[in-house]
Amino acid sequence: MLGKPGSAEEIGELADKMASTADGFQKGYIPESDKILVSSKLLSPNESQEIEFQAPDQPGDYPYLCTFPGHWRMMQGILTVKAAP
Ligand SMILES: [Cu+2]
Repeated sequence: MLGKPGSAEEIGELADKMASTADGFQKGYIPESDKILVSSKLLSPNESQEIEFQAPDQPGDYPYLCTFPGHWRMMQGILTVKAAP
């Protein structure tokens, strides 16, 4: 999923808590948070999903991470939005 700037740790920790909830898997380990902008479905190895979205208007560093419990600390990156020149 893609989150608002600075939200990686908060969202990652919410996702980790879903490991011990009955419906975490059904929810694709996407926590309920208004800091999540875009998310994919839960994908198995070698599966893919194409997602189209409009980049945020506000310049900033938007974290993207895998919210499968425990993965986000390694499986994450940053989408940088820059102001138009
Ligand atoms: Cu993962």
